[in-house]
Amino acid sequence: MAKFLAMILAGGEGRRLDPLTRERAKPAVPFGGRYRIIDFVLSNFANSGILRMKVLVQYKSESLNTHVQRGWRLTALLNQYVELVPAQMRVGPKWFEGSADAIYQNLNIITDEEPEYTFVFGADHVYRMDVRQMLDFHLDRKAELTVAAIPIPKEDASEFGIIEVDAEGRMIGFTEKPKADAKTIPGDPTRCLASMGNYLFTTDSLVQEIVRDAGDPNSAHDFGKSIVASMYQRKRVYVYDFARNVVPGQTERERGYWRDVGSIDAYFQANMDLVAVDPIFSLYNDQWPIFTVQYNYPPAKFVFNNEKEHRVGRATDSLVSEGCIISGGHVHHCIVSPKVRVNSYSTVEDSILFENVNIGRHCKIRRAIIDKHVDIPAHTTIGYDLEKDRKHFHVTESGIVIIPKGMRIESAR
Ligand code: ADQ
Repeated sequence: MAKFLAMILAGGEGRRLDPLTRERAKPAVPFGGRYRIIDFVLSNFANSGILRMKVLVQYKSESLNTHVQRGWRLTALLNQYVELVPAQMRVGPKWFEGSADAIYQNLNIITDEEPEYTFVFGADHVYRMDVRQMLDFHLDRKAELTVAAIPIPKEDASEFGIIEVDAEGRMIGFTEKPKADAKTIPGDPTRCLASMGNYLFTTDSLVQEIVRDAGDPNSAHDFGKSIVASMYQRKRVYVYDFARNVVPGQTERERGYWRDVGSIDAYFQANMDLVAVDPIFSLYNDQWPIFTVQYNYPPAKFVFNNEKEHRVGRATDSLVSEGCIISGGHVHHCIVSPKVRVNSYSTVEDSILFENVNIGRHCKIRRAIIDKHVDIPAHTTIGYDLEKDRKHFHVTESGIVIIPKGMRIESAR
């Protein structure tokens, strides 16, 4: 049987997710209550039966390390593992200079493991994918590199690598994050074909290209800008249409669902997708579960008191994690992470509460992301007067209020 290895690029800084990435790398940002963003790509490999994964970390990696070490223990007996690879200056006194350099500095892993095929995947996206189907396509086309791709609106082209493809699926053009004149899909002037930042290499070709790139002093040492942009002109580079990927148990609507949660607005919306009454992306697919770390918290509790409406602890259209107590107060259309408390006479709407957030009594909160370990004092109002909120918190142009991890908030009275 062919040998596979997955190299997961998890060193990205995620500046556009600030302040959520002030103390953690982007793949470690909590998502959907009990998950971290990295869980989606790791679950895709685990569910696809590819159980050798190296996670390359660099920027603010402590929280990511803890999560992966505690949550992703596979069985060494069968030579299955998810292992963290910190930047360690193996080839000189430099941290990783770009995503291709991260692989170059760790080429020994690939040469030691001797996989025939090496997946190089990002860790920043929310989606389900059966990577074996991409492998079948790669083998069928006798490709040296296969890049997974998805259509995106033309106005977003400057955020992605934009691909041109021929009728057989071979790449015939590639521009990393074009500032203008992005090539649109033939017959569809409103959309472009974007790289998902997920690559499958025949290992010999990967090693050749990475070594070649490392020797080029003018290279950015980046997979998009350097490797793909150069390789398609010389080698067999194919484009895998993600819309063809079908995952067991998946609904028709979920097919092709892929979210780059790189900005606060995109991150917020992808979380809100989960609390829709009939969500496009379902967490309830037992045939393709999303795995994460399991903590030993008690079940969520809802405290009923029928004296007054806002003392009935209830959550509607929401995901409520283990260890929470909704004691009076109403949570509506929210993501509630473990160990959150919501107290009487408070309402929280359209919001994401991270672990260990306490909402005092008589609070009114909407369209907010409250990071870990924040105590909201009684009578606090957030999301109703954005000018006032801007004086204290981070507020996006679209009006989402973000309260950073551990922030101390003055009492409202
Ligand atoms: P970007 O996401 O902008 O574009 P990049 O910032 O390099 O590219 O991130 C790619 C992945 O590599 C992320 O998972 C990130 O965490 C990780 N990463 C970045 N720098 C790293 C480093 N020094 N060490 C380890 N890991 C690192 C890429 C492609 C585009 C494509 C988009 C899709 O370049 O062509 O369209 O992804 O989102």
